[in-house]
Amino acid sequence: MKKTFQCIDAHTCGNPVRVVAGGVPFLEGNNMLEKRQYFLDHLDWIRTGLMFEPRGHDMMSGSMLFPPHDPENDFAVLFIETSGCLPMCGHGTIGTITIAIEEGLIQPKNPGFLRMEAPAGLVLVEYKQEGKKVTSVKLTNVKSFLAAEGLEIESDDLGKLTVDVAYGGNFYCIVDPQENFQGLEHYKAEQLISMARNLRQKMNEKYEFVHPEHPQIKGLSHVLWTGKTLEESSTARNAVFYGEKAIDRSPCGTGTSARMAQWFAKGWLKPSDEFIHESFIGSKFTGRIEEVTEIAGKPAIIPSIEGWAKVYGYNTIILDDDDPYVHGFQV
Ligand code: PYC
Repeated sequence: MKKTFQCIDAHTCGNPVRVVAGGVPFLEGNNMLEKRQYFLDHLDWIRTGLMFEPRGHDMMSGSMLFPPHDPENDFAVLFIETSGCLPMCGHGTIGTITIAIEEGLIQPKNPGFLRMEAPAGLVLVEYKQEGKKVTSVKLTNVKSFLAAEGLEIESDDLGKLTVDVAYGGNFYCIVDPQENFQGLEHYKAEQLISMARNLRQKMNEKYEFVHPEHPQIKGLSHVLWTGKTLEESSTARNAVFYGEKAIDRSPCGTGTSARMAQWFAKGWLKPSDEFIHESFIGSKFTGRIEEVTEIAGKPAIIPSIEGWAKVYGYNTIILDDDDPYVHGFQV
């Protein structure tokens, strides 16, 4: 069997986004959470073939677009990443919207605004254009909240740590500087990656994290290391670990949402504040609290994240069964 996928490649503040514009399969399901599960059960070879080496790499992520399930909305999205199919992806949304608008993949009902159905829920989008180019994308994310505070965990690399867990579309283990962790600026990327892999495993063995409204969303998938900012004018900096070997090159949209929820719960961030979040490479997203709300009787926020993406190429990718690496590999 030989399948061809027309892809358009971009990066959001340095992190890749590959939109599958042609060759998208039919998915069974009544909403994106069900369609995501159908894809994972029956078609995951498409994700691994397009995301893993030799056609992708450790940081690769992308998306596929589908018609909306509610006619009020503009489109639905499936995120495909080296880590699986995330319920929500912020940098993926910014890249997807930039590609979709510049390349005419979606026709907005109300130009400048989009209603996007993600597996994690409805995401509202505003974008700005200069001529054909999209210059910025702001997404108003799903409810984000501090899920657990002050959890103790023994890291094989760092020893005893105290961490928080917050949800911003995915569950994040947030590691702030403390006695056994001096801050992300003291470590190389490969150290942060291997320490995070171990920490995520330990956290998932010791604790359980389940979304209170969508029990299909469970488990801690990301580790967010924090540290000193590169620029004084920024609010905070982070390095987000995902998949098996990736540090997000963007400031991470769902990570920024989770961290804003953590700061809000601790009284460090107010609804009027701007949250300028730096990535590991110094690229920035601007976050804001759009609404204070609650989830399962606990405080939550609806955060927005604003950033930019650049389209850089067209990529017709073939997955041919005669290739021993048709489904990709990771080393
Ligand atoms: O931007 O939400 C994000 C994200 C998740 C994993 C990588 N980036």
